[in-house]
Amino acid sequence: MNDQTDPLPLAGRRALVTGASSGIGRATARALAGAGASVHLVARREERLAELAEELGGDATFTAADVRDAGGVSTLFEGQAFDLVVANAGLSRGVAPLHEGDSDDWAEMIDTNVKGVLHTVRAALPALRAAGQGDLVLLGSVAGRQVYPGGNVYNASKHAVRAIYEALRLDEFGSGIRFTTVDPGLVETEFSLVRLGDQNAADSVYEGMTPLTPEDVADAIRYAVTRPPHVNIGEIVLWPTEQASTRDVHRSGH
Ligand code: NDP
Ligand code: 8X3
Repeated sequence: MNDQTDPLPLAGRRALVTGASSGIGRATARALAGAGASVHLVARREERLAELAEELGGDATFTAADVRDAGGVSTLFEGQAFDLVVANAGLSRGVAPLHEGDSDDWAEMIDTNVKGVLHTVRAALPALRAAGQGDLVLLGSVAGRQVYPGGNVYNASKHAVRAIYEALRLDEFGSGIRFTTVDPGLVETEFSLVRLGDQNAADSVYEGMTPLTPEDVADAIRYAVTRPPHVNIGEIVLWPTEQASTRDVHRSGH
């Protein structure tokens, strides 16, 4: 009988986090490093990564890279054996209905949220397969479970992340690798500023309600990757208490 319930320590583990310059990725890097993992930070804004690496100290390292660039992502993993990879980099552009949508915005969302995740996963898998263990965490969203008006292409990209998660479970069955999709509702980060392009509009998304913090999501990721090796936390859906669906937000005013 397997009575192993001790958490898996993060000390000695080598993590890579994409989208580590802001929001959920930055909080996740802090949580993993704080628990003893050595963390490699990836995003495009190099100066932010440098600041975070300095804050984390120890053996934190960073590379400025764009996850849309398959070759660049592949290079990140050359000669490295990351055993904990968080494919978090992602974004949304706009809330226009499909018939008014901008095809450049569509391309950016699909290239980042879908192809960027695919590039990261493909580059991460050889070392994980060779080790016969490790964690691959994908940042999905409740937007990958429910659509909402104006969400269209972002929704499609996050539904794709969920499909990639499910496909990985089947394709890598027996490899010893654990796969997790973390699907939050509203989290106050730079996400809405990037999506709407205006700070007042971004602030109004969270007005009168208490959203999740990036640290809430990082805590869920830390929980998943520290379970004993025989336990795979597959899907984590986190809602703010005041959000019942992608369309129902209770704005109590506090
Ligand atoms: P932020 O905008 O705060 O952070 C997004 C991160 O992704 C940044 O570090 C950004 O870095 C990075 N990024 C974006 N495009 C690229 C790219 N092409 N190459 C490399 N890095 C990139 O948003 P969040 O922290 O909220 O978003 C993180 C993830 O969580 C996303 O996948 C998002 O879809 C998901 N999510 C967010 C929710 C929310 O309500 N905030 C809810 C559910 C899911 P840089 O610009 O420096 O490259
Ligand atoms: C981000 C959350 O509801 O704005 O994925 O799409 S939502």
